[in-house]
Amino acid sequence: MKRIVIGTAGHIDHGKTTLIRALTGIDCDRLKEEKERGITTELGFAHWHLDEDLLVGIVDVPGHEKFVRHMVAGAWGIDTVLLVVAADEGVMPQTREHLDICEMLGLKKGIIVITKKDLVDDDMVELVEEDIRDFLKGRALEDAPVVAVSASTGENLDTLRSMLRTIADTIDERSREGIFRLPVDRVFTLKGLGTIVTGTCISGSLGVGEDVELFPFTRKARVRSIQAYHDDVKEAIAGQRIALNLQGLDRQDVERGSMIARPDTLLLTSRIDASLRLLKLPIKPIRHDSILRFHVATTQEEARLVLLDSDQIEPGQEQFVQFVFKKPVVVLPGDRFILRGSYAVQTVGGGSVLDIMTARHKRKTDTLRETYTVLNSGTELEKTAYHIMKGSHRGVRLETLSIMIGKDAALTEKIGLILAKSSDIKIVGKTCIHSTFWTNYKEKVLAFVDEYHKANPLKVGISKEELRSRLPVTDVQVFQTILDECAAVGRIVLEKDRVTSGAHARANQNDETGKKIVEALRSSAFTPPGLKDLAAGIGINEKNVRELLDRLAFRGGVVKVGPDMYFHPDMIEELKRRAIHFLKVHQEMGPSDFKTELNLSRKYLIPLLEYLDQIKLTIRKGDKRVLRG
Ligand SMILES: Nc1nc2c(ncn2[C@@H]2O[C@H](COP(=O)(O)OP(=O)(O)OP(=O)(O)O)[C@@H](O)[C@H]2O)c(=O)[nH]1
Ligand SMILES: [Mg+2]
Repeated sequence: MKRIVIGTAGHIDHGKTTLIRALTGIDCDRLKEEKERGITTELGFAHWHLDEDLLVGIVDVPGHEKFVRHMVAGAWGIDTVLLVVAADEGVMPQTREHLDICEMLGLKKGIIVITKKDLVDDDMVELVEEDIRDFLKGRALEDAPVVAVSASTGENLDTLRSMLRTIADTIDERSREGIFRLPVDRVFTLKGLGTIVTGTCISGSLGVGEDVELFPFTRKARVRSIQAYHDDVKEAIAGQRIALNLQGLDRQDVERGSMIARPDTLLLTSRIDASLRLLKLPIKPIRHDSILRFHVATTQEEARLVLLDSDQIEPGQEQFVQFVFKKPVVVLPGDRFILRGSYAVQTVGGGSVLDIMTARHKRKTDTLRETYTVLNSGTELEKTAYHIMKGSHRGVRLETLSIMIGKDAALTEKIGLILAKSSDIKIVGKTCIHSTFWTNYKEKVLAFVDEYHKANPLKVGISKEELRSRLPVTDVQVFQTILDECAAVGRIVLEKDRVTSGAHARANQNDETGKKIVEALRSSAFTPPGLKDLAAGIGINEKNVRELLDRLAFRGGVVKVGPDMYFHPDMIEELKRRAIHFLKVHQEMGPSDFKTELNLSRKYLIPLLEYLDQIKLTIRKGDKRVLRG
């Protein structure tokens, strides 16, 4: 069955609620106050099986100028509008304001319903129709069908029904894909059931038993049951009026204006980029830094307007702007908003959200114009690449990217893969990095390693951890992949935890001085020369000898037994062999046994014994050593 949501719009007392009652039999004015005063103050809801295969949800809005913010909340999720104009009054202030709002919310379809036809003669109906046509010239609903009806006599209600049927056929059913969002328009508690919230599901779907997160208070709850148009259902789908029974939630954790979504699929933001169009005259220009009311979905927040390209926005003009909110909001890119004055309360403009994770911009720069072009009219791929670019060297996790572009996880991954295929970005694990930063990071790695060798010519290389700490912050996995790519083309060599430049590593392979040192150690067997003697023997300074020895030790060319004490590896093997032999025969070995066995001086004795403990060949027992199990 196809599901669409239609809304009413129009001036106070023009017969919106009466019309819905005449069409559906449902009275949307449910409050006592509404009945007493004869006006609508809150949103009203009805549903209607227009055909077997068409279910129409109806949102009836108040016409009173004091309740325009409720009208915005109601109109936000609708597919099409019934613009109601009373035959005895014609176009009035809220006819205009409501139509402005519908247009700014992006509504392109609707029906103009002239009501109270029974109160006037046909000439008057014709006059009002002309008046309306004039008023609609050049606007989105210019070609919308017009019908004059009477709720009292029922005249032409059938024509209206068939017009609705026709329009419904032209409306695309909302996809159940996308991020699930339910802006709450009503909250109440039912005895035995607990908290119930209602709203129009604007995208995605949600099943019974799922966990949800509620904004702005970031509370968690579980969906106990779902009703769509008073029937129990297993799943809430975009385009339906929904009531959720939420478990594990206090009444005060949710209110009109709250947003419900799956956990971690939305976030709160205090600063957004947007495109703003001001309504035409008689709206006054608005200055940079003005405080306004920002209406989105069922919520409104106070916002400071940052004009990025000028100091003032003129009536009818469109500009790239930023909003800074007093309290954070939950929005997604593409969301339409309505702007109203905060003192003289009137609708002044509206537009769409472009970026919900943005930074403070330097105003009036050329780069901003490029940014605006991408965000406002770029392709999905261009926009996504832009957001990944914002992640700089650190990149953007796919979960975050999904919120940044307002697409669900599956689609986000698909877009990411397309970008990766065309080499615009790189994906490592779940992190996306723009190629610009990927390449730049590699350059930084290579430059840093080369610099390091220049400063420490005799050292093996820099430790990975040290290198990472000197470069821009990024994920460990990303860092390792960058190193691997550099190593794959021979620019660096990775050995244990060391990073060496390829050139440096190759130059060291036939290092004459190193060979001399190794030879000196071999020929002196168990009584290797100290650093000073080695230095004198080879003719380089002591510091260089130490660095060379450390480098040799790193690669296994020599063995470091203690501070400034190195042995040839063959000697160490011999030592181990003899110690094992002795211990197998005698079970234990004291320092004096060891001394005689190897004919060692005291100087080498203790460090070598400790070395054997350290490599876990032996274990100390009093002043003796035994073989470790
Ligand atoms: N004679 C006649 N009266 C009508 C018709 N439609 C509405 N009315 C009357 O007009 C008055 C206002 O109707 P509502 O339906 O409450 O108007 P509304 O547009 O919902 O008003 P708000 O929600 O407050 O903006 C009521 O007294 C209705 O009985 C009609 O077709 N014929
Ligand atoms: Mg009403």
